Amino acid sequence: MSPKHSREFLTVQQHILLQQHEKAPGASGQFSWLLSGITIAAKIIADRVRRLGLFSLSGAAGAENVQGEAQQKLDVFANDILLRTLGMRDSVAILASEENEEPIVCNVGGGGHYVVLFDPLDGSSNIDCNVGVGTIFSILRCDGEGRGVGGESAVLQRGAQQVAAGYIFYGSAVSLAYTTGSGVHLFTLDNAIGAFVLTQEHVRIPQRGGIYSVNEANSLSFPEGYRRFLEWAKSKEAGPYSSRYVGSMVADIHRTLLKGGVFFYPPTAKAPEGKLRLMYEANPMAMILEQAGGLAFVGGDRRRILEVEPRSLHQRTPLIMGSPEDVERVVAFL
Ligand code: AHM
Ligand code: MG
Repeated sequence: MSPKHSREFLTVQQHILLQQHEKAPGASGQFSWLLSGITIAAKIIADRVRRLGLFSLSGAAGAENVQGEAQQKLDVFANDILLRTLGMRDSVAILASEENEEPIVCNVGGGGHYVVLFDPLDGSSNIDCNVGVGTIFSILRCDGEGRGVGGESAVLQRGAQQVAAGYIFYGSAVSLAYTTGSGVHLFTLDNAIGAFVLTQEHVRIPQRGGIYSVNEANSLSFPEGYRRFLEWAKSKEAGPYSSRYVGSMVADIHRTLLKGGVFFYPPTAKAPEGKLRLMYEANPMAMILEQAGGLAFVGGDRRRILEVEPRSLHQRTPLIMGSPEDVERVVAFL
């Protein structure tokens, strides 16, 4: 392979530029500049996650740490960083975050072409005990229609309209997965050079993984079909099914992408619409998994998550996603 076409030591920035060059030769580079806002923020967040104990970032916001510095909860910190790194990019029209009630209008009418939605630090209940957490993002085009004052009408687009989506997983290594609709590509943060380096291009999810991932403690209030699936999954007939549940969606989806299996969060008595958020949790993960050859449904009617018409920024949805055979297995019981 000529050095020009080598995929060795390819950073995520270079990868995005190459992809754009292949797909849209005349692209202005605005999109890759936007994504660099996410990767810079991710490196800063990764650094803080690593030093969590040292800086007591797990404490309540408003307190002081041992150095006498003002403490900030890590999820508030992660949100601030993303708002700053993305907010200064001209191509960003609107930002919307799990941490902000309303969308933030940055640059509508002045060249902003994209809406960026994110969950700055997903899995926050796991922060204090050093278990993997993540950042999830979804990018939509700002089409010039319906840009209301709060920006919500521009944000409420179906997941199928995402131009890119991805996540960063702060685990034992820091992984980044992204898609622009041409497969899923995986990068690992190389701390020595401070860059996300390509580790796997065109990731494919296994057809079947034989792992189910769900908060089974809620199962008594799941609709009946889910309970029957869980019963069946423990039977001899099901073959060896394993159970894995981290409780951080990014960690559970990352494992599902690489090892296969099914992740689901059904309606429960406490959360009749499910717990996870459509716009910045379910949609980006559904795009990633579909792009890797997986399935992502709302429930037993096999409606794609990506086809759900959103009504509000923070709306929740039940979901079943993962390897085609494992997802179909759950659906068959519904
Ligand atoms: P968060 O955005 O407040 O962190 O909540 C979302 C998290 C997901 O990461 C995870 O899949 C889910 O909540 C776990 O919920 P539960 O504790 O009900 O199993
Ligand atoms: Mg979340």
